[in-house]
Amino acid sequence: MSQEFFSEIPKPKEFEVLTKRIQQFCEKHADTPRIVLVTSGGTTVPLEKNTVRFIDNFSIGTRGSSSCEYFLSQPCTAVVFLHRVNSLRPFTRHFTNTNFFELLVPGDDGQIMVSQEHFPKVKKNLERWSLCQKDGSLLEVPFTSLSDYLWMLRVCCEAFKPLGSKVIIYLAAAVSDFYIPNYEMAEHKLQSSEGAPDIQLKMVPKMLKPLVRDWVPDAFVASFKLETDDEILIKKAKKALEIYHHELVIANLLQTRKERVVFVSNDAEEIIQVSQEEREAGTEIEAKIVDRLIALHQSFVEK
Ligand code: PAZ
Repeated sequence: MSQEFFSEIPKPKEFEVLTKRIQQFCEKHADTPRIVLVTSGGTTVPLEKNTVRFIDNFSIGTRGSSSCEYFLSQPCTAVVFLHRVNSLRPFTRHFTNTNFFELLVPGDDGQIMVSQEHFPKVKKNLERWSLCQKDGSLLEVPFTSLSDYLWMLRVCCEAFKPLGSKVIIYLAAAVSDFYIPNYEMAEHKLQSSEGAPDIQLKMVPKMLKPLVRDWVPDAFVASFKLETDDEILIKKAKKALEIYHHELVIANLLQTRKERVVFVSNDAEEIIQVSQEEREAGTEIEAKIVDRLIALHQSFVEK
């Protein structure tokens, strides 16, 4: 089923280049004790092949980009960050609400310097980012549309397959469940003069099935389940575990996703949360999620 589906969706423009980069990253990290794939941000569903309009979702990649930083702060860990173009990215995410020019001040002799106010934060994140560049522990892979995402997810997983149980797949991206097949998509911009379009969306096949069964069968797979109705959240998380047989579903509600998540596994339901005081002191829930996940992965590897 998934094979058939892939033949219907276009490959990303830079498919070959990105694939090569991912393969080289995996070769380089063949002996690194822990390799993580973090997916992050929302996917677009184009309405035209020459895309002017698309369907999108709310995700801006806070969960993925912050988790990526916490994974990278663990010893002996390399991360592929599969992220939506223009969504938040590790280390630079701390500056997205700051006007770029407010970070800078003109210095003597035409130099440009970082303002005193922002200097400590810039220094800290620049140093952490530079370290990742130097030791090659972070590879960032961009996507925009649903089809780009699915192709690159598959390429990453297949490249990770030989790395076995030291792989963590952390699926934080908000991926569309619906799409328009290529053969039904208009070539050019939909014309309003022709009236409101009658668009028939189709279901995207659930990729967790081939991912867990074929693409990375030995990896520790953690998927996220997002709902807006508390009544159905845990039920749906358990259902996903039953169907896909992976290790963990991290259940979160749209409204409280920055304060509380539930780790749903075959033998436990564990609440992870940050209090108001912790948040005010700068603790992000992703720090706790990643710490707990690392411990679970450790026992998974030992088993
Ligand atoms: O990207 P973000 O920080 O704004 O949101 C994170 C999230 C809610 C998309 C993520 O935690 C999540 O639940 N992802 C999976 C969504 C789903 O397909 O159910």
